[in-house]
Amino acid sequence: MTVQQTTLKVSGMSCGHCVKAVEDALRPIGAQGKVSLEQGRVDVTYDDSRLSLQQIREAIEEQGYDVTN
Ligand SMILES: [Cu+2]
Repeated sequence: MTVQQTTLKVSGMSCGHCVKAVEDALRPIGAQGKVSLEQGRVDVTYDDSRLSLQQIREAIEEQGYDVTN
């Protein structure tokens, strides 16, 4: 198990509902996200033996936001 931390740039998040949507989408796949609305970023902590960055991107994009990095 290797815990990774990464920061994703996410566009389209504008309010508390967006914060909740993104953070709640990450939890069930086993990632922990912390959204900074002002900076349009999500700090993500995850175990890279269980989860890929691509799965994390997809979970965010499924909520209707764009990951731009
Ligand atoms: Cu919103």
